[in-house]
Amino acid sequence: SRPAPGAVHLPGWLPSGEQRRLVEACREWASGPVPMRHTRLPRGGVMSVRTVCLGWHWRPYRYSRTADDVNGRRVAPFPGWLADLGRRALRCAYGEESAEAHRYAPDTALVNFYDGDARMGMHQDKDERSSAPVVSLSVGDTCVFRFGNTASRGKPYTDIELNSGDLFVFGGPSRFAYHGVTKVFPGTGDPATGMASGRLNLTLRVTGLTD
Ligand code: MD3
Ligand code: FE
Repeated sequence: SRPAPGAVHLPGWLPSGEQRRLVEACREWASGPVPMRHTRLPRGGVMSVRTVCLGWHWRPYRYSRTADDVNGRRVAPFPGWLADLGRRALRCAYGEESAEAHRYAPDTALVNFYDGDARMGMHQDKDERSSAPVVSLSVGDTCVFRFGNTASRGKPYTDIELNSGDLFVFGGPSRFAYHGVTKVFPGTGDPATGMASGRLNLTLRVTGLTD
């Protein structure tokens, strides 16, 4: 479906075998040079989701090559196969003939792990210096994704269930919409994907940054 201009939701887009491959890769990244952890917020809080980054290290409100707020190490590289997956996702969302899909060159991924109590408050993604689309892939437990407007974190918004294998692309005006995750439904995922419990979300992005 197309819930807003530039936003495309393709339920069950990623085949179960590729979900499993993604879970396996995420497990390796989670114990890579910069381990998966709760991101610290500037005012002293910590996010309830756990995150590991590829290519560039994200923290509010900046990207860097090294994780200076964790252990100072350089983050693992962004793999070419993940960029290929991003282009395939954009072609499916925007059409095979989409020039934007063929040009798409994501250079960072944020991998978020949600346990049953994790949430993500309404926010905009504005730390990238690019308006290229964000590609989001979900694996594991179902969640409620709240997709809002570009003006404020409040109404109007739409609550959409994201299930394992769902692809969501946020381009055009949707790229700067407020969004969040209000609920995770424990035990709804298929253990065959390798996620015995919890929800995994990968977002592929173009930072627009150079070293
Ligand atoms: C809309 N992640 O990592 S994915 C995030 O499920 C984030 O982990 C949520 O919000 C998650 O920043 C939501 C859907 C998503 C991701 C990025 C977006 C929606 C977006 C960027 C712009 C607009
Ligand atoms: Fe976000």
